[in-house]
Amino acid sequence: MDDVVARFLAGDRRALARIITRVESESAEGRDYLRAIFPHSGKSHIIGITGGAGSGKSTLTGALAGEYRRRGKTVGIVAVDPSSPFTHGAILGDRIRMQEHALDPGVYVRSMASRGALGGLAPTIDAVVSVMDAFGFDYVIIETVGAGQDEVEIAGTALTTVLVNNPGTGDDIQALKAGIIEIADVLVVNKADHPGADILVSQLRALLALAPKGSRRPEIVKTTAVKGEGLDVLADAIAANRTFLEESGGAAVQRQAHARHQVLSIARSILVEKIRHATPEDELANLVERVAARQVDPQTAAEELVTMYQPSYRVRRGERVS
Ligand SMILES: Nc1nc2c(ncn2[C@@H]2O[C@H](COP(=O)(O)OP(=O)(O)OP(=O)(O)O)[C@@H](O)[C@H]2O)c(=O)[nH]1
Ligand SMILES: [Mg+2]
Repeated sequence: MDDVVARFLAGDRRALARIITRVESESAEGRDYLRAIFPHSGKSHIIGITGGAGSGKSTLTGALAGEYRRRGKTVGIVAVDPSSPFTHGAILGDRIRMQEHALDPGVYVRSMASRGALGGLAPTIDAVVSVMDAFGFDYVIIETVGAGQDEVEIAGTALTTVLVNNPGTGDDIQALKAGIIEIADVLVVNKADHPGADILVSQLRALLALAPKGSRRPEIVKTTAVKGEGLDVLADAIAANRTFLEESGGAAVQRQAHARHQVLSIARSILVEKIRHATPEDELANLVERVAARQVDPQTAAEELVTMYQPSYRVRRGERVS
């Protein structure tokens, strides 16, 4: 193990790939690697790129990586994909869209599923981002489709969140109104070669003008990712966001919130693992069966499960904090 870590720290990409694989499988070895490399993380600028399906996130991510390479910087990319059997094509598509970087040692791309075994954004996404951070990439970009909660969770991991919109779709304005705009640090109007880009920019401006006084106003950037246009402006806007967050104390707040989330989510998975280990498979199957048959509600079943593991839980239930 020490040997792999030493090679990783020396910049060996095969050691990087191996550590990511072990971390993704949530093995004990993976956890040991994470512990060993943690002191080297914390330097990358972590960027989340989110937006609707097909809005051009992968193209934009590839083009932004190209812009950073021109600036002499290195980039790690985590392309997050909803775990659905229908999305394997998308992962393949991501590879193709990012393949211009395939032979570039300054760019590393990893696709992974968004859903953990227990549902919710896979905790391993966070861990894989830390691995890339520790490896020493200047930037780590997380691409994820905006499908509800995902972008909010990505916002917890990323320092700068970029929300990708397209002209002429209309639903983006709806999504923005629904509050997603609160997590955006930079608003991108991609596919600016399509009609309506300037209209969307003014709509977004009008929407931002409604934000309460003193609140952060995300910068709006027009891009045509397929032609590599607007990427220099986007890279500058992302850099300006980092500077702003570092100076305003926002970055420190984000790091605290993220650390808290990490600790609690790992603690939660340790406990769930312990409970699963301690529960005979047939008892769990029986509980699940009763819920499926609607004989018992999931809340009560979960409480029963916890009580089986820790009999004192039932009496102390009243003081449970969630
Ligand atoms: N005209 C035009 N097409 C674009 C632009 N950017 C991306 N596209 C095209 O839009 C389609 C979707 O692009 P992707 O980069 O795969 O979009 P995505 O958001 O990553 O898609 P998913 O990950 O599947 O949600 C592709 O056919 C791209 O070539 C752009 O600026 N202009
Ligand atoms: Mg994509």
